[in-house]
Amino acid sequence: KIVAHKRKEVEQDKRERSVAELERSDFFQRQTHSFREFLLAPDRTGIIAEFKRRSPSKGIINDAVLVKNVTKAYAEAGASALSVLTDSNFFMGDRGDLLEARGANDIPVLRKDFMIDEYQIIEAKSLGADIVLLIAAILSPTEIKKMAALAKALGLNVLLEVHNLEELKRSLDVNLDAIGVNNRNLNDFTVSVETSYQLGEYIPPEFLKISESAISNTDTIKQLKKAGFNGFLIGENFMKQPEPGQAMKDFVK
Ligand code: IGP
Repeated sequence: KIVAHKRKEVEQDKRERSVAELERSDFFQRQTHSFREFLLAPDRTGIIAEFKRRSPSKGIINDAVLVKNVTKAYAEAGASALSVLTDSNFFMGDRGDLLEARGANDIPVLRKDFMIDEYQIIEAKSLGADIVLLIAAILSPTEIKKMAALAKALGLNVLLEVHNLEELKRSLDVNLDAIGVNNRNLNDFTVSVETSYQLGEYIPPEFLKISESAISNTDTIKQLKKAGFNGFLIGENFMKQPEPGQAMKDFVK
């Protein structure tokens, strides 16, 4: 259902802005940041801090804060990267949010969306993204390979999201930078950080290991680090506070 909706949106976007037009944007030429470098930097937290106004499972989380203020505060608090939702239908985000986060910050920015078409990869680069998310649950192995190859050719970092062993095993021969284990089951929205511990063991050492969703305390991060995780994607725990940036500062203190 999500994919069908996205397909229509992308077809519309292609009519509004051609690939040639995207390639002429200023950001398209920019040198991207290395996700690895920022995740492993000793003076950073490994946290990928997310800007998310709404989610399908929670409804509105916070629609009263500005992307620029929140992402700047996240970066000041030691975020290794920023994650910005650009999906409008389910997450109340848009392309402008990504442009704004890019303009206000000098750390890696992840375009968080349902990527189903190579057009969106080119678009991500044109909007100033450094990292793209590919979700194994909605892509075939062939699609993942094609999209990852294009992203890498454009200098983008690739984060592949999996939520079970089957998805993980069929994705290991792809040119990727990072594998993210989503602790949220996309079918019923239940969450369990156990998913990260279980699948983490099967992620080969050449990939950065990210744990995604439902992280709400620093003990969990300590445990995940012990299990070899390098990155921690946190959205709601910060966004549900009136000042998400301050919430992250308090969290990492
Ligand atoms: C953040 P949380 O529970 O901290 O808000 O989760 C992030 O992992 C979540 O937003 C997410 C997501 C996704 C959203 C993970 N994978 C794919 C949209 C699409």
